[in-house]
Amino acid sequence: TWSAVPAGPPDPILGVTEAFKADKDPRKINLGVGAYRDENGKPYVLGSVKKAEEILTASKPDKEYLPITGLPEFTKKAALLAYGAESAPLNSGSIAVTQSISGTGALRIGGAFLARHYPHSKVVYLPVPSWGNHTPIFRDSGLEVRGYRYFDKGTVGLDFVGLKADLQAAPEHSIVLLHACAHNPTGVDPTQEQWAQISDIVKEKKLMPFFDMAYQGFASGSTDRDAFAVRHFVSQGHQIALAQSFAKNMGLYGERVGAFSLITSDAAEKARVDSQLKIVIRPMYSNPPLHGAQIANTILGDKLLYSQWEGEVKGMADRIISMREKLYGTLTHDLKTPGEWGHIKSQIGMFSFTGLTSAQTKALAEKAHIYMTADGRISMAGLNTSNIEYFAQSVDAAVRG
Ligand code: PLP
Ligand code: TYF
Repeated sequence: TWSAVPAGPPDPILGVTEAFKADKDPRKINLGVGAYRDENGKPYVLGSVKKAEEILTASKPDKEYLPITGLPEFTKKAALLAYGAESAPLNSGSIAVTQSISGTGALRIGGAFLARHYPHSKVVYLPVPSWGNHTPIFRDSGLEVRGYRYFDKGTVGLDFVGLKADLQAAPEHSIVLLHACAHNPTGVDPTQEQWAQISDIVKEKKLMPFFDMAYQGFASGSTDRDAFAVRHFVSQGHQIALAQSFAKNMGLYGERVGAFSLITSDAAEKARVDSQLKIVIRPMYSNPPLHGAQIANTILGDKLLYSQWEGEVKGMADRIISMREKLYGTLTHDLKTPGEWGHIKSQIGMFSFTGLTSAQTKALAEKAHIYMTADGRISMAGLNTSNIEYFAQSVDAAVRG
């Protein structure tokens, strides 16, 4: 029956972990997948998460189904975290929110909802490059995927001229996907001034902004600062779509906690959108998982736990920033590695887009047992004081050939 099914390629990001696992060398380093690791290279369960789980266990919760759109207390707090207490549409009750299966599920619900109900366009523009899963998510949602210029290889920074030109040239009403902060894979974000200009173009061209916020708090260490772009767009009257993930900022990767929201014109429109979100979700997975949403809800709803969590997010962001500084210093000052490495320090969030070529990344895997994606992206969180010297020396050797 399945003889005509062709073998598919491995996932370009998760495939790196497979290669890493198969390597038996004790010096091996996995800088592929974007998952936080502590100073000892181990997965990190936040103290605030552990405490929330204790509180939950003590309350002896049942295992009933959640409603189709998830735990209402949680989605309310998730929206507050993203939009902020001052948000006009939040305070007027015109934001439709549903819990989602983490950020991926939020993007997929949004893609499916827009494909079915957005009346003006079936085209979504993604930054080039973007997170590898964006294209299949939106294509499988029934949208046509196109790209807008984002990264300038020459400056290893934002191609702001190209970005503006491509958004200006897009057909009116097209959907445009924006990474709210800590762009994956480049680590390059627009400045606040550039965000304001992007907002103006989006308004002029009547584009539909769809924010992917997978790293709120992870970029700067502050959840408010990282929400700047989202809140600025909302303050300018844009009716944005928003995918939120709690995978990175609460370390809840496998719990699959997220939210999708859509700003509507008023409470009556919101109620109609809510009803259609349920109709999109019900045949996909019926209702979302319970436990992770309860954890996030407990943290977001408890003053003490909330401030502990904020400290822990900042701790993760700060450790990554210190690894950037250490790596930059080792390459430029200690090893005098050929090339310009300033971007290691200036890039933001979980990743650094090193500029290493695919031949160099291959050599690093084969000779030094160091694994990263073929585009030269490294997860900064995989570095720590025990392995960073070895990593820098290996990069130096790879660059010198
Ligand atoms: N969007 C971006 C840009 C990401 O980098 C990720 C995770 O790496 C996600 C969305 C979704 O991840 P998750 O489904 O684990 O929340
Ligand atoms: O490293 C990245 O860019 C992500 C990580 O279900 C990831 O692809 C891994 C698994 C998953 C979602 C995101």
